[in-house]
Amino acid sequence: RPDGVADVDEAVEFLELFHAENPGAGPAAKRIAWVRAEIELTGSYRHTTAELAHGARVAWRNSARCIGRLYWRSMRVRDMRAVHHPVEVAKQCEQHLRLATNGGRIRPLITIFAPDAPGRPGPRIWNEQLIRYAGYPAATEGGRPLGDPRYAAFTAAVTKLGWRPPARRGGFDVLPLVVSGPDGRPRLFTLPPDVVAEVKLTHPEYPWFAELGLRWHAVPTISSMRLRVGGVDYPAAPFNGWYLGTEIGARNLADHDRYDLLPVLAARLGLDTSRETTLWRDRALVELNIAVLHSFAEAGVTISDHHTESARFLKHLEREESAGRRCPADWSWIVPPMSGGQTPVFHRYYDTDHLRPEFVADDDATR
Ligand code: HEM
Ligand code: NRG
Repeated sequence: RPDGVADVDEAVEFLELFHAENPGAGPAAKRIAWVRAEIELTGSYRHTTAELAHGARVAWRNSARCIGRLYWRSMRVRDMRAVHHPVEVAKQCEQHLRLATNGGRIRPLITIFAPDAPGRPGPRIWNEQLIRYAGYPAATEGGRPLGDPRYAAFTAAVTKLGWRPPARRGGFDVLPLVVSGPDGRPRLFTLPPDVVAEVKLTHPEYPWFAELGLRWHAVPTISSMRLRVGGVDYPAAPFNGWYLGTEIGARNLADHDRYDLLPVLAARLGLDTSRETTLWRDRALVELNIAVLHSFAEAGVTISDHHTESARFLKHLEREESAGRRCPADWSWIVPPMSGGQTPVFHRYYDTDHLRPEFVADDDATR
C-alpha cells in the first residue's frame, strides 16, 4: 500500500499464523486485539522482534521460485527498522555483505530497514542486487558489449546521476548502490572493495581458462524485492543465500543476452561449431559450469550444484508435508537450466498456492 496504511485482515491472518507456529508466544487473541487498536489509532503497527524474524523466514519459505528453502528456519535476521537515512542504509548494506560473506562460509541473512508508514515511506534500494556488474553496450572494438548487458540501462541511469566508471572500463565493474530516503531522491554510494568478495574462474583441467579473465561475485543479495509481513511493507530488505552454480554458469555467463560466452569457450575448446548437432553449446556449457563449481570450492566460498540442491529441495517438500503445510513451487523456476531431467525436481508437479508473508518484486524503473 503506497499510503503506508497496514491491511487489518492481513495483520490478523499473519498473527494467527505466528501464534500457531510459535505456541510459546502467548495467546493470539490478546495480541490481535492490541494490533487492531494500534492500526485504528496510527494507521499501522509495529511487529515484535520475534514476529519480524518469523515473518521474514516464512516469506522465504513461501517463495515459490526458490529451490534453496530447506534452511529457511536458520536465516539470520538483522532488525534495522530504525534506519531510514540513505547514508546509514548504505553503511548497513556494507555490513550485511561482510556478515553474509563470513570469510567464504556464506550465511543466509536478511537486513530489514524501516517499513512504509502513514506519511513516511521507508527507504528504497534501486539496485536489483547489492553487487552487480556494469554493462556498456557496444563498447569493444568489435562493437560487442562489455560487461553485463542486463544492467546497461541501470549503468546509463547511474552514470546520469553522476557515477564515473573506472578509467579503464572492464567486464566486471561493480555498480554503485542507489538508495533513496523518504524524499525519493536517489543517492549514490560506492561499495568499498573489501566487502565485494569475488571468485576468479579457473578450470581443473584447462590452464588457459584463467586467461579468459572471468570472475563472479560470491554472494547473491537481492535488494529490489519488498518484504510484506502481516499487511506491512518493508521496501528495503536485502537478503542472501549462496549461489547455485548454474545461476552463474548456465545463465549469467552463458545466456545470449548476458555474457554470451559459449561461442568463446567452444573456440578455445576446439569444438566443431559448424552444426548444432555436434552439441558444441552443451559441451561448452558443461565445462563452464565445472569451472564455476571448481573455482568457488578452491576459493573456499559456499556454492552448491544443481543435483545436490535439487535433492535438498525434495527433502524440504517432505518436511513441509510432514508439518502439514502446503509448499508452493514454480516448476519453471525450480528446474535447473541445465540437465533438468537428471535432477529429481523435474519429474513432478507442485502446489501453486500464493501464500503470505511474501517477497514481492517491485517494478524497477531503471532495470
Ligand atoms: C530464487 C537458490 C536462499 C528467496 C532462487 C533461484 C535459485 C535460488 C536458484 C532462482 C533464481 C533464478 O533463476 O534467477 C537459492 C539458494 C539459496 C537461496 C541455493 C541458499 C541458501 C534464498 C534466501 C531467500 C531466497 C535466503 C530469501 C530470504 C528467493 C526468492 C527468489 C529466489 C524470493 C525468486 C527471485 C525472483 O523472483 O527473481 N533461489 N536461494 N532464496 N530465492 Fe532463493
Ligand atoms: N539468479 C540470480 C540470483 C537469484 C537468487 N538466487 C539465490 N538467492 N541464490 C543471480 O545473481 O544469478 N539467494 O538468496 O541465495
